[in-house]
Amino acid sequence: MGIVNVTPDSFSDGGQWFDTEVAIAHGRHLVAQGADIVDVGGESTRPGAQAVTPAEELARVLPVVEALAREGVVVSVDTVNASTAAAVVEAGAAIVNDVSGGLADPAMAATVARAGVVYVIQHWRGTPETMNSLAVYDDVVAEVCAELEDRVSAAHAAGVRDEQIVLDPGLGFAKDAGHNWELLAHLGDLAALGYPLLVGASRKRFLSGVVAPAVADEPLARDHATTAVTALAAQAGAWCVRVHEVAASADAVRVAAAWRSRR
Ligand code: PMM
Repeated sequence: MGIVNVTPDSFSDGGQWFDTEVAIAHGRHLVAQGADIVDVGGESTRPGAQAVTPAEELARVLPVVEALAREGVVVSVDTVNASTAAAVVEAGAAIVNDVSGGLADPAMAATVARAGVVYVIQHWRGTPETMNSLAVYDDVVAEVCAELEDRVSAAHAAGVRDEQIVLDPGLGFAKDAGHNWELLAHLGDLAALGYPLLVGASRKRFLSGVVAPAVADEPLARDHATTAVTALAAQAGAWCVRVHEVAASADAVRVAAAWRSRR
C-alpha cells in the first residue's frame, strides 16, 4: 500500500503532494513502482497536527480518489469521518482506512457496513493532541489485542461482516518506541485474532533508534529501516504494509514470498 498524503503538514512528506494533480501523478507513480493499493489521506495524524473539517478533508481527497479509481487503481482512503467515507466509496474507493477503528465517529461502522467495502480497523486511544499521554500499558500486546477485539465487536454490531475486516496495531498511535517494537515482535499474536493484518511503520519516529544518528531525525533517512520492517512483517504473515517508498518494500515483500515458498 503506497501513501498519498494530500495534506500541507504530514510529518513524513511535508506537503509534497498537496496539489491535486501532483497527488494523482504520485498515486500513478506508486502503482508503477509496485503498489497494489494507494492510500489517500486528507488529514494529518501527526502528533499535534491541526484538525481539518470533514468538508475540507473531502475536498482534498475526492478528486484524487475519483481520478485513480477511474484508472482502475485499488484506492483506500485514510479517514476517521463517516461522511468522507461514504462519499469516497461513491467515488470508487475500495477500502476505508480508519486510524480510530470507529472510535472517532460513531457513524463510521454502519457506513462501512452499508458500503460493503474493506474496513481497516486500527488500534487508537485518542486524537493526535492526546495520544502521547495515553501510551501507558502493562502488557502492550495483550491490551492492543483486547482493544482491537472490542472494536471488531462494535463493527459487527453495526453490521460489518468478517470478510470486510483488516486489523492494524497502529504503530505510533498512543505507543512509544518500545511499544512499537514489542507489537512488531508479536505480530503472530495479532494475526491469531483471525483477520488480515496491516502494518504501518513507514518513516515513523521509532525507527530513528536504528538509523545512523547523524540522519535519524530526517524521516526520509528511515526508508531503509522501513524496508527491513517490511521484509520481517511479511515473513511474520502481514497482509499489507503501508509505505511511502514503494519500490523497495515491493521487492522486500517478494523476497519474503520467495523465501517462504522454499520452506
Ligand atoms: N499511520 C499514519 C496514517 N495512517 N493508517 C494505518 N492503517 N496505519 C498506520 O500506521 C497509519 C495510518 C501516519 O503516518 P503518515 O502521516 O506518514 O501517513
